[in-house]
Amino acid sequence: MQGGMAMAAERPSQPQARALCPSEKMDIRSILQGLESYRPRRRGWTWRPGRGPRQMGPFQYQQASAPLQRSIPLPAARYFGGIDPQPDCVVTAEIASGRFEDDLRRMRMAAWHGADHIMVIRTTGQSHIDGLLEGTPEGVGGVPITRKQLRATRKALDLIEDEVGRPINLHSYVSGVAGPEIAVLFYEEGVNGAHQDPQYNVLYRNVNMVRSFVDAAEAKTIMAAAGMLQIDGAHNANATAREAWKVMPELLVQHAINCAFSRAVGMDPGLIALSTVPPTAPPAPALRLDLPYAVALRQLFRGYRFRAQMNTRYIESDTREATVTHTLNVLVSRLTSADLQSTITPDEGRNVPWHYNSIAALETAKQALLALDGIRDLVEIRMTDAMRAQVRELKERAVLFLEEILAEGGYFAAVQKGFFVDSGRYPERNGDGIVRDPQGGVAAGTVVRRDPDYWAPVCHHFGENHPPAGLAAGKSCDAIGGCTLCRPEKIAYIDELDPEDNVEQRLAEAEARTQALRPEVEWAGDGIVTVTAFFPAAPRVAEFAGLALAERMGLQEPEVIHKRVLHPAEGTMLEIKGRVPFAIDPEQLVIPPEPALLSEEEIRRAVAERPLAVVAGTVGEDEHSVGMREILDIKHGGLEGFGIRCHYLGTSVPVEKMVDAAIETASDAILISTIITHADVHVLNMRKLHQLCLEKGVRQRFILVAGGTQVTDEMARAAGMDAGFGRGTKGLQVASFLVQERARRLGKDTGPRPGTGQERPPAN
Ligand code: Z97
Repeated sequence: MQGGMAMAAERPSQPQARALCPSEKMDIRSILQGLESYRPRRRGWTWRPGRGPRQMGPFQYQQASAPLQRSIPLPAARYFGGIDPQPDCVVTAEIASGRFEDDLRRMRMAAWHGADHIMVIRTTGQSHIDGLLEGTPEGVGGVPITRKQLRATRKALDLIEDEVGRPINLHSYVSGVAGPEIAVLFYEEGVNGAHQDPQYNVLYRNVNMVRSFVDAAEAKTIMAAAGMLQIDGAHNANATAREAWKVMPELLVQHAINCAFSRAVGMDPGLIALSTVPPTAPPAPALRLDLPYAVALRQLFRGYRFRAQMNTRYIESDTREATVTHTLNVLVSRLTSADLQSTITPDEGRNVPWHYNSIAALETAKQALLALDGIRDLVEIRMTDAMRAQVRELKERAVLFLEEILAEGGYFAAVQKGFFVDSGRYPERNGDGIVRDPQGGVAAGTVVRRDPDYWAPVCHHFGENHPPAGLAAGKSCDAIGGCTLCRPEKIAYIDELDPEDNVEQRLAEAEARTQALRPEVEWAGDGIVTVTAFFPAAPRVAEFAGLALAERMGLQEPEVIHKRVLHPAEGTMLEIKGRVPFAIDPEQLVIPPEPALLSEEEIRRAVAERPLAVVAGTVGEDEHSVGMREILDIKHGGLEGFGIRCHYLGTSVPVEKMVDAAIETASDAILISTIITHADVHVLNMRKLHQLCLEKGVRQRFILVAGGTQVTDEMARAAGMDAGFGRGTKGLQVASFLVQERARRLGKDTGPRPGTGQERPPAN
């Protein structure tokens, strides 16, 4: 079901941006063109289309949604016909490098990996600016949210949603002292979802309470009119509290306050999403605590939506640990329910989020959601007496908390007494809660009572509004010929205010940097790479050894971003980041054509139609057999598995014997395995095999293949073989080559030699 798909009031002719082509980069400059007349396609939130049971490839899913037209499946999808099933819930990607133009590329990558909710984190400090920002300044820890930035982002997302074939929701924050102005901006620019919770302002940004709640009423009215999805801010209590697992009753209270306030303002509960978070993470016995909490929450707030935020409180610098916690969080989502599943880069604990980590988080969510598809048909949360008691107790603690708030004189008084984000488990209090003064905080004393004849000629306004007598009945903004929500052409579009700090300047710099190819993670062409190293040393020694290593490798500004102690004396694993001081010119790269490997199915079919046999063995004075067995044995995906008959002759086989056996068994190919020796015995053996086949008049009959850890394709061919395979070769590559080469020979030896996957650029 599509929700809240109110179409934009009008669609004036606007410059059509060129459709994205999967083989081309997004042209950021063309997105920036014509923004002054760009209008959003739609307003409001969209749930995933086609939710429910669905057949995908060989499998039946219970909790799927319509597949994407273009996407990148999970790596293991290649074993299942390349399917890329999409779970039923909306999946979020948080994107926030500080440069929105870079983020557009990340959004495109995220959409290809299944994100349909793009959450743009705001720059630090925007909450305290009492008005709108304009232009495209660079942000810190997030992006300055401005009209131009939103237009460009929404326009890019329009192109991206056409490319992947699914609506994509754009999301940011309606908070801070300019909440209502931001809400209007979001309505005008087609932003589809936002965090809105006056408690967030009060507790975490120290914005005056009265102002925050008055502003929230206005902001929520406008969000409701736009059909935007609202996410609340309860999860922040968990992310902030000192002993975060103890704030569960308070999380329920915070949800309740924002839900009740939003309903009172007129929001539809179907567009109010609770930001639920599993409060703990291992080594806590996480599910034993998190699951009853999740159950209590869903029992209390039936009819609302659930946004499953992953636990961020306990993200350290270990991406593996963060990934496991995220997976366990998804298990809780699937065992209970989630309408939206959040993903955060697993490196959030250590640096500006990197794009490949953002994608890793999306893949974690997709992988876990799909693995757990329909789990509630298989297992059930056991509502034992103990579980029921736990759920009940949580609810009771929350209700008592609310009652105490009332007894103390209401929410403002409770905040003044430090009731919130206290690390005691209610009704315990540790006295470390956040204390705010109802008369204090940013923008204190700025709320004034409306005059009896107050009139604002705008739509979707909260509270009393009195058009002058004599005005025709209709919308309040009719008197001025429509407000900007009804008549977007009235919106004043400001392009840039700062001649230095803007997207054009940054693009010019980025273009200079990216003319040649550089690795990157944070921003276009930043040159950053990571090195993973293990030192058999204590952590502190290892850390400094790591920095010395990075310097010797020529990395600039090296920094150890993660340490994993394997043993205090035996060793430490490090991740080090640094900047490479050079670029690579793609024009100078010698890139051989990509070998066209056959699929497993194609190989099997070709062998079934015309049997294929090989003789194989290790030649010379060589007792190695492991590598060859890997290529032949069915267990390791070897040739046998494709129906190829294999005559394995063993180790230290004389070359003559290989050829005789091939003739006797009427084989199609001879596979020799050889190690590299100083005396070039390996080359001599290859030459000898070729020569012997020529002498016996069977060279055309047999495909000759040599393999070994250090064998290269060029070396083997130079020594008379048809192909050479080196370290890491899989049976599939050899099988594909044999089938293709045989087909080429049957076609009377015309056409190019098939690829082996082993071709390397010639050494300069
Ligand atoms: C999430 N990871 O997915 P400012 N309002 C609320 C918030 O939670 C936030 C802001 C406003 C998190 C998102 C933290 N949340 C990151 C209810 C921020 C942002 O511009 O930073 O003051 O407001 O929910």
